[in-house]
Amino acid sequence: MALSDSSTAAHHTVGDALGWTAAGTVDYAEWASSNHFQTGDELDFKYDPQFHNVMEVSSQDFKSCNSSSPILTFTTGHDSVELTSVGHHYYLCGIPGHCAAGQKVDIFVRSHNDSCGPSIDPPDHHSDSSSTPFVSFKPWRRTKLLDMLLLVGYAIFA
Ligand SMILES: [Cu+2]
Repeated sequence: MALSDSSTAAHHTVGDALGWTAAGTVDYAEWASSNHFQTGDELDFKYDPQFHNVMEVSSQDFKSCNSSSPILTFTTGHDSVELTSVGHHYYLCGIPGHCAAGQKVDIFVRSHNDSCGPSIDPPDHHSDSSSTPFVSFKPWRRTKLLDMLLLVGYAIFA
């Protein structure tokens, strides 16, 4: 627990004292939701490398527990993964059956300057671009033109 590091970057030990496990003792979704992740933070995966590994995968592969095309793979047993970009980062254990048993975690990373609020997506503030002015022919122009023609006509034929 005692980290001499006094920088603002936080270290998050995935699963806390229980670490990275397929034993079903850690609800990683709950663990993730009780932590605040921001860019520059580090995830620490602690596990026995004989039995587990860590793979960063796409959201699709995360949902289906597909470990055949990982973005990154870690196998040391004590992996520090720096969170360098905002958004979701998906990790699972690539050992068959472990992801399905719950050894997977979805880490939502906020930007360093964001305050730690509830994880509600900000509402869109798009300006209404559908309010383009209604273009129509201007009736007064036409009547004025007709009036003028009529006047000219009167002038000639009267
Ligand atoms: Cu595993």
